[in-house]
Amino acid sequence: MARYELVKRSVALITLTNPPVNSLSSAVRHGIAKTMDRALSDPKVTAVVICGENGRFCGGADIREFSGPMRGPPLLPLLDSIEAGEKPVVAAIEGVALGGGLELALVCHYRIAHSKARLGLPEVTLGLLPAAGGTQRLPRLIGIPAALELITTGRHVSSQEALKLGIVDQVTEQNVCEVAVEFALRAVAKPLSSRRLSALTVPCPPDLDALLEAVTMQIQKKARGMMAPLACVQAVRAAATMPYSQGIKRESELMATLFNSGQARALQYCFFAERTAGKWTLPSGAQWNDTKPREIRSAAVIGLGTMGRGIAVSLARVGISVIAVESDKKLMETGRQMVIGMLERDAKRRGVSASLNLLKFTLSLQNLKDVDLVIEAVFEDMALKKRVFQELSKVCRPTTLLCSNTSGLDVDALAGVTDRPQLVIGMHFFSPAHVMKLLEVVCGPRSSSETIATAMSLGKRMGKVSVAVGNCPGFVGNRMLKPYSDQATFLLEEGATPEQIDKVLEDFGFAMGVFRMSDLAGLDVGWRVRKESGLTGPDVDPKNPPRRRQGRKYCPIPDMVCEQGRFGQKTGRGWYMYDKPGGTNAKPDPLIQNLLETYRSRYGIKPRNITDQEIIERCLFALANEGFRILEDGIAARPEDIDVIYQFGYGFPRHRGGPMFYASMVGLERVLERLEHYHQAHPDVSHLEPSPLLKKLVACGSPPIQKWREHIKTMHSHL
Ligand code: 3H9
Repeated sequence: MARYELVKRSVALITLTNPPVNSLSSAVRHGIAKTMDRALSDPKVTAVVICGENGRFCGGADIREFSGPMRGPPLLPLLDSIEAGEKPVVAAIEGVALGGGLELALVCHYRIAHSKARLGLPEVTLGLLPAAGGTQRLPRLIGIPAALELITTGRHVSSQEALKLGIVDQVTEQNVCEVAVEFALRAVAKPLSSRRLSALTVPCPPDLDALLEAVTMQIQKKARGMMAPLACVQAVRAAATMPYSQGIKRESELMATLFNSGQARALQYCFFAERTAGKWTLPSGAQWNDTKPREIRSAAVIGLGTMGRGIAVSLARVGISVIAVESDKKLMETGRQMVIGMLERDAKRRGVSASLNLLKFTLSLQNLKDVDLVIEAVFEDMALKKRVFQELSKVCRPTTLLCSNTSGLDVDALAGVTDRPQLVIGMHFFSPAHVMKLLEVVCGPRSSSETIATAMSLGKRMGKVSVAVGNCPGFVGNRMLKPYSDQATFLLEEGATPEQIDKVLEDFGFAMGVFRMSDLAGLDVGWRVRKESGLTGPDVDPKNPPRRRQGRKYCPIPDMVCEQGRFGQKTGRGWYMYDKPGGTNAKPDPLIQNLLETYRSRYGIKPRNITDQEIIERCLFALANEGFRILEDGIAARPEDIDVIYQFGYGFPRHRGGPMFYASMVGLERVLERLEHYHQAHPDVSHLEPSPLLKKLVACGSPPIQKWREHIKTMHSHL
């Protein structure tokens, strides 16, 4: 786990060997302790170099070990002893030095980094803080403001930035180990006292309190409800105001509080869930690691609306040539200007040149003969999409993949109108598509494993978190959204206000409450869908009771809001009022209050006081309940996939893990009991009826979320 070699007759080269990222597992810590002892006690050795195998220095503590009992030598005393040693130690940093990996480098007396290396203290993203001395040593090395920024955000820096900040002593493009060995030989004669960071005094800014206050306020605004960034501020305050020995004690106390928190568990779950999500398996046995994706060099995007423009940018910026198709010259020109502008701004931000030469614009599908893949992003209308797919089937060569950016329509029905159903798949991007990281890859029953592999790999290439899901109305994300937003509107009927519900959800940690989110997305979209499905509008039988549709409870308030021309932010009015059309400053609107009061008195509903707890339970347990149904229907393979979709596509707070993880933390028994309670009170709301899978899990003793799969396996899979 740590290899020992003597090089140049006097330098001990210690190589961490724990692939893939050389994390500091108990075996690696043992290895470091043993090899360091050997180096320090061998009189032939005058200096030590520490590096990592396979081009990676170290990815930090082994996160998998956090869920079990602590074994092996603790990291902090081990690191302190390296720093205290009397022989110079040089860190040779290649690939990554993250978390405990950077803390290890900070106790080395010198640090040499390869030009492509990345360094950082990302513990905060796992709900923790750098508790192996990182919060105390980094401020001593680079000063309070810079250390505070890196520790509270977890941002990775390039080796060039690390050099500017003073984190590393040298950056090289050569073999970093060889450079470090030469460096170590030169360091032998030099005194070490000034190289021991724990012995340095912290350069403390005169306005320390104001600085810490400003950062705290920024965190409270941005990282709503998260404990770890605030604990990081307290640890850095300790570095600024206490001697090292006391500061380190404070660091450990703060870590102990965080370590046992639900937030740390949730964030560590998210870390692994995100990595699990790309690993799809089909009932046929084909899976992510045995199916080769096709190489995509050219693509077409059909429709240059908001989604099409974002998709075209996402493709072009990773070097794929794009033919963008519009139906009308004016729309094409507008689209062209917008795509070019977006691509130029994106390139400027990333400090690269915009790949405008990869873009072509056309009015004719005939120009798509030779592309490798097409992404259709026309209006959400099945008849229109079918026409496009029929046409594509005639025009494109037989091997071209045909993808639809539908947000919920039947992908198999689209496949059915083509001559190549096995090459048809859904690629559901989220708006704005060049910014949002989520991609739902919707596998129809006839999509081939190669098609799935290609869409997943293309998503990865575009920097997306891609999740393979099955084909059903709304897929995973939008299907679950319905019970969640239905509960919110039912609560309006019963006495709540949009701002009350949004506040509760935002305090829970959502980026936006359900009503503010609908205003942003545009209320007319859902209204049109409801009209098309006969839930509202002239097709509804006038004899139909007003608050029931298609045999279920129905709340017409969203339709009434739209009937007043209130389509959300874009019209300056929606569930809220805004300063102007397109404004973002949402204010409660007395007209909505009036509308709700009139509605309630018309239907004889006596408004009642609704508690925050009821809002959370009704909205979030209904959301998770639909998640359980999605799992039993085989539309998502694992709860992790659902949670990743909700974090990256719907603003679910990451420190709560996602709707399924949240349900597991609340306790499945409690979720079941509350759903039963609410379903009894609202027997006509089927979304509140506990799903069979939830009942089954509770009957099996509520296993931890990682074990749910064993109970789902027996059910049908659409993937
Ligand atoms: C810490 O250090 C606490 C200390 O301050 C104090 C202690 C007292 N542990 O991401 P990838 C796995 S907290 C265990 O796909 P990439 C990962 O799950 C730690 N496993 O590769 C995956 O497994 P699988 C602070 C880890 O090239 C495989 O490695 N450190 C760890 O895209 C490949 O990962 C961090 O927060 C780990 N530390 O990215 C760094 N890291 O193949 C966390 C990775 O089974 N890691 N794995 O799915 C990362 O950010 C990225 O993995 C890294 C590589 C940038 C290193």
